[in-house]
This record gives sequence, C-alpha cells and structure tokens, in this order.
Amino acid sequence: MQYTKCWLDWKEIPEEQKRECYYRPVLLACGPVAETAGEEYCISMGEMLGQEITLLEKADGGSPAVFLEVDAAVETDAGDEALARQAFAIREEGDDIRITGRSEEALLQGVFAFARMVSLAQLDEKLPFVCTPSMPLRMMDHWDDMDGSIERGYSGRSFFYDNYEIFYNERTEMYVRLMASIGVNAIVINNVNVHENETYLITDRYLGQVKKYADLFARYGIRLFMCVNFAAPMQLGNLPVSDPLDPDVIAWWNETVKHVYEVIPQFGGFLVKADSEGRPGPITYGRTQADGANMLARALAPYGGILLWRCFVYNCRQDWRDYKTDRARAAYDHFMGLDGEFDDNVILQIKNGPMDFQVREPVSPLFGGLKKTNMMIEFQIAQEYTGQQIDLCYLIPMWKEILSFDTYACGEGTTVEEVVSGRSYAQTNCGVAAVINTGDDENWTGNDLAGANLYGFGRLAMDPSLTAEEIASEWCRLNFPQSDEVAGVVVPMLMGSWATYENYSSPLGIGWMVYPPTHYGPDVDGFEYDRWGTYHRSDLHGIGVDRTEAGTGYVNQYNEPWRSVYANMETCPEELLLFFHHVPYTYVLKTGKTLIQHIYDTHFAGVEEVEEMQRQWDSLEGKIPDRAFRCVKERFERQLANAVEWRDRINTYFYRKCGIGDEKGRKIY
Ligand code: GCV
Repeated sequence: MQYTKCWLDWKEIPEEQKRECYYRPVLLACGPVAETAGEEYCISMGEMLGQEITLLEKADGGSPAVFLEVDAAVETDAGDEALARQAFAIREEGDDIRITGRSEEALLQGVFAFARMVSLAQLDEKLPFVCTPSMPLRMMDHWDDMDGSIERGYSGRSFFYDNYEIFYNERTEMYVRLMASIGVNAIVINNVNVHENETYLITDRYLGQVKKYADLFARYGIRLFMCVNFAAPMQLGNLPVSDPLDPDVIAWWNETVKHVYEVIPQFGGFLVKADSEGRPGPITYGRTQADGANMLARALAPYGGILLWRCFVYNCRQDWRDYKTDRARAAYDHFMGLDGEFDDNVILQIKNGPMDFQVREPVSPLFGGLKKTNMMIEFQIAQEYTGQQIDLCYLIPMWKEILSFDTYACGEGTTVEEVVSGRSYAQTNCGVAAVINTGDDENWTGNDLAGANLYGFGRLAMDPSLTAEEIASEWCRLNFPQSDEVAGVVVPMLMGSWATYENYSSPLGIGWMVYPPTHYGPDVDGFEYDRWGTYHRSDLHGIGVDRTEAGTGYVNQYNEPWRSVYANMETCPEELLLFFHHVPYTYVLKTGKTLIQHIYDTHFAGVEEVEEMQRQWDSLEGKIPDRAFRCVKERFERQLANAVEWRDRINTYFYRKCGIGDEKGRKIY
C-alpha cells in the first residue's frame, strides 16, 4: 500500500540558500543512533540539495563542513542527567556548522531540527540554537489490536498487525522516522484494552517479532512499551488469581518480565489500564491502585523499566437517576489518597480532563493535587470526540491552553507544563503521552489536515513555548509545497477549527451529546439515560451539571482560587459554565446574550464557518497535490453535513425544551 512521507517529504531548496558546508557532513560520533543521525542527514539534505550526499571521514573533512558530534558539554538547564542527555545545540563556527548532541539520541534530534530549519529557511534567524526538550518522556500510545483493527482509529487499519501477525516492512520504518523526527522517544505498540490474543505479546509467541520493532525503534532513540493484561497470571500462568500481593502472582510477573528483558534488553516497560471499563485490576482483591502498580513496577525495576498506570478509573455502571455520583470526580477520588505510595519507576498517566477527551473540559484536578507521584498527561490525537478526522479540529491550541493552566499547586505559576515536565517536584519519570491518530491510509491520518495534530503533538512536547500558529505554519510548509498562499489559507483554517467544532457541537463545556455507538454526530440524549456517567441534565428551565458544593462537590478538588472561581456562576469561565453549573436558559452571559440565544447563535455560526472553510479550501485547487486536495475536499463535505445535523438537532432540542425562540427568527424545527 502507498503512503506519503508527510513532513519528511523534503523539497529542494533554492540555489541561493545552498551553503557549501551542507555538502560536506562529517560524522564524528559512533554508535547505532549516531549512524541513524548520519543517514537522516544524508536523506534530508540530499533531497534539499537535489543531489546525493555522503558522509565524509574526519580526515577528508576539511572545511567548510557540517559536523555531527556528541559532546557532554552541550549547555542545558536540565536538573536531571537523563534529561540533560537529550540536549542538543546547532551552531555556526565560521563557515562550518556543528550539530552537537549530549548523547547520540540528542544528536539525532539535532539533525532533524537542522533539516527542518534548512527547509524552512530559518537558520539565520534561529542559530545558535540550543534545546533541552521540555518533556522527558514523549510517548505515542497506539490503540491498535492484533486483528488489524484500531480502537477509535479513523485512518484505516493498523500498520503494525493483521490477523494476529506482526508486520515489519518499509512502512514501519517510515513510521518510526516520522515519530523520531518530531521528538517521540517512547511508543506503546498495543491497545490499553488488552484482549485475549494481545495478552500473549509478552510471551515467546510474539516476543521475537516485537524485538524486531524494538531494535528498529532503538536505532531511532525510541523505547518500545507494551500494554499488559492485569489478569495475565490467570490467563497465561493458570494461577487462580492475579492478586498483586499474592507471592505466586509476584513470582509469575518477575519471571515473565525477566524473560521479556532477555529477549529485548532495551524494553521500555508496561502501560496498564486496570479497573476501568471492564478491565481487570487490583480492586477485585481489595487492593489499591498503588499495590497493583508497584507490584509490576518492582518486576520491571531491575532492568530500568517503567510502569505507566492509567488513572482512567471510574464507575461505568452508574444509575442516571443518581445526581451525587460524578464521573468527573473519579480519578481524583481514586488516586489522591495514594500520593507518595507509588514507586519511583511508576508514572500515573492522567487524561487531560476529568471526563474523556471532550472538545472542552476543565483540566484534571489531579495535576494540582498529586505532589509526590510521577505524572504524565494523556492527550488524544485521534479525534474520537472531535470529529474523527472527518471534521477539521486542530488540537494544538487546546493542548497549549491545558499545559499553561495554572494549578496553583505550589503557589502561582505551577502550570501543568511545570508539573508534567517534572520541574515542579524535581521528578524525572514524567512527560506527555497521546493516543495516536494513524492508520494504514495513504496519508496516515485519514484527513491530510489531521497530520498537523500528529506533527504538533511532538513539537509541543519538545517545546511548549512554540505557538499553535508557528506549529501550524511549520507543518503546512513541510507537508505541502512551500508557499505563502497555501499557508495563508491553511494556517488560519487550522487555527479557527477547534472553535468551529465547539460552536456546532455540545455547548459550553457540557460535552457528549454524541451518537453512543460511534461517538460521531449528534444524539443529544444518547448518553442521558445510560450508565456512563455522562449527563447534561437538561430540563425545561436550564441545562448543565451542578458540580459545586451543593451539587457533586467536584469543585473542591481544585486548589484556590479555582475552587471559588468555578463554584461561582458569575466567575466561572463561560466556556466551562455548563460543566460546573445547572444554568437557566434565560441566564445572561458576559456578551449580553441569554444562554439559549448563545446556543442558537454559535450553532448557526458553526455551520457558516464550515462553509467558509470549504470555500477557502476550494481556492487551493491546483496549488497542492491533487490527492490531498480531493481528500480534504471530501472531508469538508462530510463535515458540513455533520455540522448542519448538529446545528439543527441541538437548536431544535433546546427550543422544544424551553419554548424560547431564536431572536433572529432563523429556522428551527
Ligand atoms: C481504549 C474511552 C474510549 C475507549 C477507550 C477508553 C480509554 O472510553 O471510548 O475506546 O478505550 O476511553 O481511554 O481507555
């Protein structure tokens, strides 16, 4: 199957930008990742210079040259040695350029950064360039299953598996190059929902093939992780229990992990979804989440392995009549009391919000709560609830808002970025993870424009100070032909797309209202009388969930001033109003509009914005490759149909509930 090279499709640069040194790369470092760095230099610069480039031996180097080297003296502000090793620098020295990493992995990052800057004609502006990544761990989570399907995948089938076999081909190599080029340094190769067959990934049935992946990843400085089934000792070891304190269970895991490391010495560790949505976990045995996590972490520790434990633990069998139980509270309620009880090689992986990757949610209060526990934030690049790569929704602005949220955990300035980068509490096992949006579609991401989210996640994890616009512009210019005209259309389109999606879907932070079987398209009451804890509580007077002290008490999980800010309808940020309050339709917002009028206006506006994006996109015909043009055009047609359906269902639903008409007399059914 064909596949594109996305942002690694280097284009020849103009003659006047070709410096003499570019033709003379000298690799002064050795080791497998340093060799990859040399290869990537030759591939990228060869394509940009329009001729084959080969590495020179030091002796033939001469000058001018580009030197690729490893030197522990690269400056860094990292407090911790493991992170410091990821620092790199790019400098001019006369007519020479030196790309220097503190480690081979850092050198590889330096080469990718250099190639990007050359392609974007940024060297003059950016050099000298010194970089220590913000996030120590930058992880991609695949929800690929071994039958070849992808849970919540919208870009075709898995390119890792089919029919319970593991592929290894050119596409796998292209994939790893793409990941390394944006700074990813950890990949989880299977779904957190570990089914029967995938449970065997940690056995000899598959380990040999997994090792091929691990070896490939390692050449690009990426560690391979796998999800495991907490009940594996029962399924694979025939033990009667998987109780984390049972000596036989502990011994079984110790042996199993030992064998995994015998086969794959550079194995990264495990990611575990336990006690969640039907997955087994320690609660069955009256044990805590810390008991479960530590048991696995101790099996991994002798080999330097890491145990990632998800905090997505909640009651998915709630009675909708129950107004006190609140799914939003669940992660904090389960984990806050365990702060300080997790081993050093455990990282809690926490979804960005308290619910589940909605278009708008508050930031999970755990980031402001836990102080003695390693944390990673989990984003979802796959657009499960944000348009499924049919609708355009550029997520970088959302993630930036989340990372810059001030938790006030240690006073003002304790942003989520500070916490998950490990800087707040001098932690080293920290970072960001994201559910990836790739599949075997030719363009990898279903919608070509969804590639911006994939690219942007990596760039943001390396450097959260980049603006969403800078990232969009970089991606656009690397992915499409370099042109101000194309960027002039695509970048604003990306930048406005989250707001547009929010406009026509569920209003002001309430979330959900999607069709339950697919999570795409509107179904206002689809989840309302169900067991998932995802309610909007609309009645004839108003809409929203009361999460104040008088309601579910969720606001109390935040530090001040957020607790008070959220608790008060007048100070609560309006984009989250319905998340925190049950609000009358006649409530007047800061714009002077009533809530119901706001709902009508945003839903009409959302559709108009999609129509405008369509017009803008059509203006690019002939200016970008036809395949991409047609793909996105077709997606916009489907997006428009979806937006119209959302607009009409939402507006009609609330009109019928409250009987208040649209001030502007537009069509409501
Ligand atoms: C992988 C949501 C999704 C599930 C997903 C789960 C999770 O519930 O709909 O498909 O399971 O989140 O994050 O574990």
